[in-house]
Amino acid sequence: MVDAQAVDLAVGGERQRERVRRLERGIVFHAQGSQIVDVEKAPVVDLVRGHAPVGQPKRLQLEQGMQGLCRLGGDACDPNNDNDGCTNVQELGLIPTLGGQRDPLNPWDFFDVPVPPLLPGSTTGVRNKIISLSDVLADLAYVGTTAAMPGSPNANGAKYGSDLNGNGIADGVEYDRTPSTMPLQPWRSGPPNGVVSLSDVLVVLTQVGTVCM
Ligand SMILES: [Ca+2]
Ligand SMILES: [Ca+2]
Ligand SMILES: [Ca+2]
Ligand SMILES: [Ca+2]
Repeated sequence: MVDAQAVDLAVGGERQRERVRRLERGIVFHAQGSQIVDVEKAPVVDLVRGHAPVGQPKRLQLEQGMQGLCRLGGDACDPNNDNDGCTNVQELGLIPTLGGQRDPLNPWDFFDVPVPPLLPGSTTGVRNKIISLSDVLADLAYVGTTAAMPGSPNANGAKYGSDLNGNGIADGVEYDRTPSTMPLQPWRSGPPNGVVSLSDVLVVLTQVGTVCM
């Protein structure tokens, strides 16, 4: 005859031993008791279900998870990926004069230039995220400079190859663009072509009145 109490004790003892073995292997029961979670493989945060691993507040876990996501994309959390002065959100907007209908990964489509123009006697010009007639006049000061003759000054003393503002970008490049290739979107200036001419000045004109503040 089988002793029912003895069977229960035996089964209960086996369950207890299994629980101890799991704990020893680094496995813990989920806080809600419905799952087991392997501690060594547990994600920093379960973003889908919002479950925080035992012992840490959900908010902290979420922040750590978001930081991880930012690192994943390199600069996925950079609000201005192409560093042209307009934020990604502004460039994806609908209004061109607010920086919209541009490419957040194209650094050439917002033609804001250092003002006053970078010249030997004036090296403090800055891009101010506003394209005005001042930018047109500053670009005019660079007409005649070329990448082919980077050390050759034009009549204003401007040289394509100087770096008077010390930002690691040849000054001529900062005043050099090409016209948009999209007829319906003339404000979308293109990359430098090595020559600053009146064509560049006209390109700035198409963007006068644009503000990315
Ligand atoms: Ca941008
Ligand atoms: Ca852009
Ligand atoms: Ca400007
Ligand atoms: Ca420069």
